[in-house]
Amino acid sequence: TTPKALVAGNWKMNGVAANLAEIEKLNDLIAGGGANCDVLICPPFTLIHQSVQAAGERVEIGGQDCHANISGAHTGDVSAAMIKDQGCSYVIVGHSERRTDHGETDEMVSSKADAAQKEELVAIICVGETEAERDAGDALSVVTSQVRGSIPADATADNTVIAYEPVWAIGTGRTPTADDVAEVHAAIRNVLTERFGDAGNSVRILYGGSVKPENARELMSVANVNGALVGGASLKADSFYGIVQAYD
Ligand code: G2H
Repeated sequence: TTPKALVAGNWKMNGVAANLAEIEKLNDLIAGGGANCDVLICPPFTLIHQSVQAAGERVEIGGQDCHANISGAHTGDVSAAMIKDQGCSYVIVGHSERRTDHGETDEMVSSKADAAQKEELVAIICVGETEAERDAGDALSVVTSQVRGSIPADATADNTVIAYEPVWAIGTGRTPTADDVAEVHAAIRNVLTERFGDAGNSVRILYGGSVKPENARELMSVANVNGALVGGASLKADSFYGIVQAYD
């Protein structure tokens, strides 16, 4: 039950209307060259509507965060229902930048994922250790505890994706060794099969942190790596397509 891979782009706080051409180009590249994976772009909220129009047949569009409530007095926030309404199929929750910049805890991430899943979005739940935690030998315990604490009680194997992003590898150009990635992904897989039984084997576990065309093939060939969450290299269609091609 190896799941179909997912290569997801996270534009973070980058992109204006002019960048929508990259989404159109990406769709054309994939339509021309095929790709044995699902392809997703998560632009800023301001571009979601236009991104859905630009995406064509092969590119899906998602949000980068959602509120835990469906509507109400939460100035500046966006709900899962609103993201779904605009034609999205996924939302990222608990990215380390949200955990750091906005103090999001596992409990908050779980509430957001729950809201997303109740709106029939797939929640991409992000986890990852800091450099200090890795140096202290705590990477596996930190990551498995984040996975346990961030998956909502009502989640299913179908509406859950986990993204492992070591915080020290995000935007730094540094990546863990294939052995380190394999060890963490195997530990996450164990938590998922404990939680979902056999169906846990079909949950996609993405690797994220400085994924580029040059390292994608090696990282994507590691056991239990079922795709990538890509930041910087997702902003240009050519480099993102270079990562998608790891699944040709
Ligand atoms: C990790 C990743 C995307 P980058 O945050 O979520 O970013 O590929 O730029 O390291």
